[in-house]
Amino acid sequence: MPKILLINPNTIQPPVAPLGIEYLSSFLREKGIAVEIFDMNIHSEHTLSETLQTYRPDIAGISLRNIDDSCFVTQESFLERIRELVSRIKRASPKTMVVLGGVGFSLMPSDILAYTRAEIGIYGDGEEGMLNLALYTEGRCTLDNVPNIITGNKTGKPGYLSLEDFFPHRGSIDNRFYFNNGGMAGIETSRGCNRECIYCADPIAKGKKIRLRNPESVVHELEQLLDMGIDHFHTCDCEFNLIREHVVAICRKIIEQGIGKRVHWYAYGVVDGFDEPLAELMKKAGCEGINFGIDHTADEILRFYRRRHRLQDIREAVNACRKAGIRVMLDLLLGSPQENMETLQGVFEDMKSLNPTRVGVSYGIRVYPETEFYYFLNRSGYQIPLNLIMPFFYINPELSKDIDGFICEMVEGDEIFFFNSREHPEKNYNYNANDVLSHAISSERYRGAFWDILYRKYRDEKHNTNKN
Ligand code: B12
Repeated sequence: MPKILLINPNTIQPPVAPLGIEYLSSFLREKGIAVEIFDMNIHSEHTLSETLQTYRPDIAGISLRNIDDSCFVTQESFLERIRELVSRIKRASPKTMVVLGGVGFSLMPSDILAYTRAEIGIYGDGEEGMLNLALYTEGRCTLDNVPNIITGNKTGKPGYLSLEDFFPHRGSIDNRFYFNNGGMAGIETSRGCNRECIYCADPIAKGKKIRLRNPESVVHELEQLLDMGIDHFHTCDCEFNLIREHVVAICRKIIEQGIGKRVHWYAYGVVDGFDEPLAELMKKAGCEGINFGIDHTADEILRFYRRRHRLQDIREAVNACRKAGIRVMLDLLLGSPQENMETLQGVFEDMKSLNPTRVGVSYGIRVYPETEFYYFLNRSGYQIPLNLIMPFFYINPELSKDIDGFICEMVEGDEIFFFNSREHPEKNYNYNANDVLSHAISSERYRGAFWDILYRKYRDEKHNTNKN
């Protein structure tokens, strides 16, 4: 039987559970493949060589969820550490095939493969590629039959797992550890994104076609986690409500199973088509909060980003959430080529008048190859590095000097704003190395989405100060 060691090198704090590894191992074990997990949040890195020498895996699979923190202010890349990891595995266990995969890897697989000097990568969905690669190590399959494979000289055809019969078993990873230290568990209800947002690489990594999971299997998964004492969740779809009927079916199933009051969940969502009946139903099914990535409110910028919503849609979605009792976070992406002082002023005024629970303010657009934004910059003659594996951000050159100070002024003294600031790192809501958040979860037992924990912690502290 082929043996695989799946490695989670993502030690960003607070920790997020490696859901990709959980799903992969469930799929592979069901097909009779032996899988062990080496999770660097749990196992000391120093024991990796020993594990490799005793377990002797045919394949060591490294999961690259994040290649960097995607934050203009900090721009921390994780790839050098991955390159060292690859070379350490090769030294400790020369016969083991080192394979890279994961959503971060899938953003630019061939460049990352070359940089890290791993032999093989599998981009996109990992399940079938890893299975066939395992069979290949036993001579039961050829490399040509490995979907999504990428090597120094070959790129396999893309393969997309059908999720209709996907009933993952939860429990290969230590979900309790992540709940205690990261405040939630992740769950995927769909894969892929059919939207056209010009800067986003999700459709490249996950496919443009939306594949839906069976609501029964989603609820079965929630029940498995509830049995472990885990009751706070975050969806791990590109966007949860791309297909309204799917959301309705999942919520109805949760309610029908009688667990709507026991689960507390959060989602990333789109505002267009989000209305009161949907908000009410989601609330009944346990939804606590939604994070809408709205980017902006100015028509010309939303049009440039190829977003489907306009300010009115945002207003309706925020009001629907407020009425249903769902907390709402709006995420902004500022600094586009159309941005100017007027559009900046306008978007902050709109935020203040909409008054959502929280607003996350980021500026600087991380540029990924093969996105429309990448082609736009190329056409405009903007200087982009040939290789984009290290963080590279676009920010309108006409604004780059003033934008930080201007935003600081706009958000000063207003508690609804989180701001990733170059000048004021203490205002950052970056979830990388966020000590306030880590402490709130592991010592003060806050649970839920990170933005909502920060919000509730602030609210509770303010309330206590007022009381004292
Ligand atoms: C949900 C989400 C969050 C939630 C997580 C909630 C939770 N409890 O899980 C929150 C809001 C907390 C979050 C935080 C962050 N996130 Co986030 N997040 C996502 C999102 C939408 C889903 C990730 C996920 O779990 N997918 C579902 C799993 C099943 O898929 P998967 O991991 O890709 O695994 C599959 C394949 O990739 C493959 N695979 C996985 N591992 C392996 C290994 C091998 C060997 C192989 C062969 C295959 C393979 O098989 C799996 C099954 O098919 C992705 C974007 C996306 N659409 O995927 C961004 C994303 C991963 N996040 C991103 C970032 C930057 C972050 C932050 C660093 C942001 C920040 N600075 O604060 C933090 C990091 C937090 C941390 N501790 O790691 C970026 C990473 C991009 C980059 N440049 O590296 C992404 C890609 C979004 C984006 N497009 O910019 N995130």
